[in-house]
Amino acid sequence: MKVKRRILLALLGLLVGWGGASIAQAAGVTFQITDNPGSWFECTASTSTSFGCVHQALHDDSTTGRSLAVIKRGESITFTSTGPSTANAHTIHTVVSLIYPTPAHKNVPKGFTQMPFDTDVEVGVTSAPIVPDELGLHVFFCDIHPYMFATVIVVDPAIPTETLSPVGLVPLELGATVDLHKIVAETLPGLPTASDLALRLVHTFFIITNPANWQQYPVTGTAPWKPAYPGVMVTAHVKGGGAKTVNLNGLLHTYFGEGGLQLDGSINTTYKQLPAPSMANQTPGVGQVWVDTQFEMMHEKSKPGTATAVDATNFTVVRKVGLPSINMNNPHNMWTDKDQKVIYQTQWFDTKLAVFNRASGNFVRNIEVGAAPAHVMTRTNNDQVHVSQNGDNNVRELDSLAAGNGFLQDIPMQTNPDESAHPHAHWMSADGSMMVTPNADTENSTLYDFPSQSIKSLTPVGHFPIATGMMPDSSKYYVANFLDSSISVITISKGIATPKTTINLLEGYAVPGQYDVLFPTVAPIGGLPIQTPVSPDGKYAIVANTLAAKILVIDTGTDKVVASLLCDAGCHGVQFGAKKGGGYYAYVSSKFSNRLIVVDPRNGSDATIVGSVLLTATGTTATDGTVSAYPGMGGQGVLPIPLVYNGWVQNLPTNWKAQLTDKQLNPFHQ
Ligand SMILES: [Cu+2]
Repeated sequence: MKVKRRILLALLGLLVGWGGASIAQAAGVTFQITDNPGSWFECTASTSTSFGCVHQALHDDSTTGRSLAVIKRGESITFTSTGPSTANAHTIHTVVSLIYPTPAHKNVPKGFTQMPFDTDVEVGVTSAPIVPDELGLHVFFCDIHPYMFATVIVVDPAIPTETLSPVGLVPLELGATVDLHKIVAETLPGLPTASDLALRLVHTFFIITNPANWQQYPVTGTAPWKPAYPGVMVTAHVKGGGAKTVNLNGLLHTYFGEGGLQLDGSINTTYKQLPAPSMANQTPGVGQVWVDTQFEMMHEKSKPGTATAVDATNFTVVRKVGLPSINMNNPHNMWTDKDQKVIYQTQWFDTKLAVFNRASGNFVRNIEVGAAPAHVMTRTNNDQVHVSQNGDNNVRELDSLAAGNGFLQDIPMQTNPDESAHPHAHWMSADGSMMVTPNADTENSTLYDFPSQSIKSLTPVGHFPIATGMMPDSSKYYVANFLDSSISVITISKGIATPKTTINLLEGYAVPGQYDVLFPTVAPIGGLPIQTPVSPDGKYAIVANTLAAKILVIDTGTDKVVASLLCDAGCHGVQFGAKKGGGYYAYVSSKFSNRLIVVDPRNGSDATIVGSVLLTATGTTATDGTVSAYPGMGGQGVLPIPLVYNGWVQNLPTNWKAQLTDKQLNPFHQ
């Protein structure tokens, strides 16, 4: 049983007297936990006798971002959630080992920290110093917000710093093999550092943590995508133990075919080309598509994030809502009321739910809803609002928010009050009687029954379940297991959940001999899946995958992957909206690109991308602020208006119903 971590942390703190300034600090580096895109874990202070914070040591973060450090063995890594800047964290985060050198032995020496490492860091708290025992590559992430990354390379203290690359000629040693927190540690401990999967993860780190590396689609024509990596010599290891010493910048450019410096030192000037987004000659959609451009910054506020409205009838950006009056912080996911009048907007790096008027963009209210609110949905039978507390154990139930804060109750997702479920993206049944959650921390899925106010099932799923999607007749639901790269399929009968099957998104790739080598014969078809909604007619589920940047279509009749489409870096959100004259579009957002991809799912196996929409403001975009950085970036939650899912579509006002076909109004017939 997993104990609720914040309680454990408090107890340990009492026992050993942790408490920020009172700690006698070993030399090392400190990462400030921030709400800033890219540098969520920002290396801000160093007393290391190695490079310490690399962007400070080398006076340049253009290729490294601000989340990379090099320390000597015996030095410490500290994470702090306190500091003078208004950019600093407003909610709980965690620091968890994602990648760490395969431990040579079980008992680390006194004064060193056992890997894998896992702690909570509440606002105002500084973590106990982490002192890695093993040399090589360490990547930490937040397991509430799983793209907050910090990388620390631990080097041999016997090597003089001035001889180390990039200042000197001695390569940085990444270590022979790494273990990956829960991804493959159980099936394949000891992943070679020069392997396909390790390189994909290192590549992901440098794309995510350096905003200059995000995919910036042009308004017209084409533009090269030129990500930059540190030009540092590293030693990585292949399967069987052979070492390769390479320039990291050249290796990543060559391996991922992006152009730039190649392994042999030549320059490939043919960078990947990004075409201007276009929806030319496509059937219009109905209504609007709202996208959380969670990383877009405005001059009028310090916290990142806007909600961007696309007119689905002509695919233009008509409004941006940043809510400077409340300093809206990292808007992550949205839903609307039955009249489609207001937008409920979670602030994932905060503790509040914002409500604003959909038509005018005007602020309505800002409600305290608990730690790291992630997703929000309504119930079809009463229009109540349910917000998942991703940093805690509950789903908060709110009244229709006519007045006040509307608080009704916090519904625990674990029966044991000492357990913390960390629910992320829940889904409601069409009749409003049931809710299912993916519980990231307890690695199961709750089926909650509203009439009896009780948990009917706690179904074990894979590692780090993050999102759910349900059939329109509530007979079955899908859970995306982020770190397992799999989808759990769970049937519901008489209100009880039963596991049916598991869909492996690394099929063919995830067998020994494939992803532990360079250049495997089978590339991953998916991996690190996030949102997975089922179409309103119940024909297919569509999954956004971040590892391979792919959109996968699952046939709900066979529960097999039947189509694969290219996505962008950080492929994340998917929701279905109505297509004019019948059928649906699936709208897909990506965190590290400035466009929305539009998929026509057709019959599933012949799904196709029909175009994409640039999410940046134009001269005619209504807005409550001025975009100052990362325009159109950070695509996460997607909300098509009107709601077209079974149960919600029948509740629409007549003016919206008039725009839908009979089949769209009754999407599911048994
Ligand atoms: Cu976090």
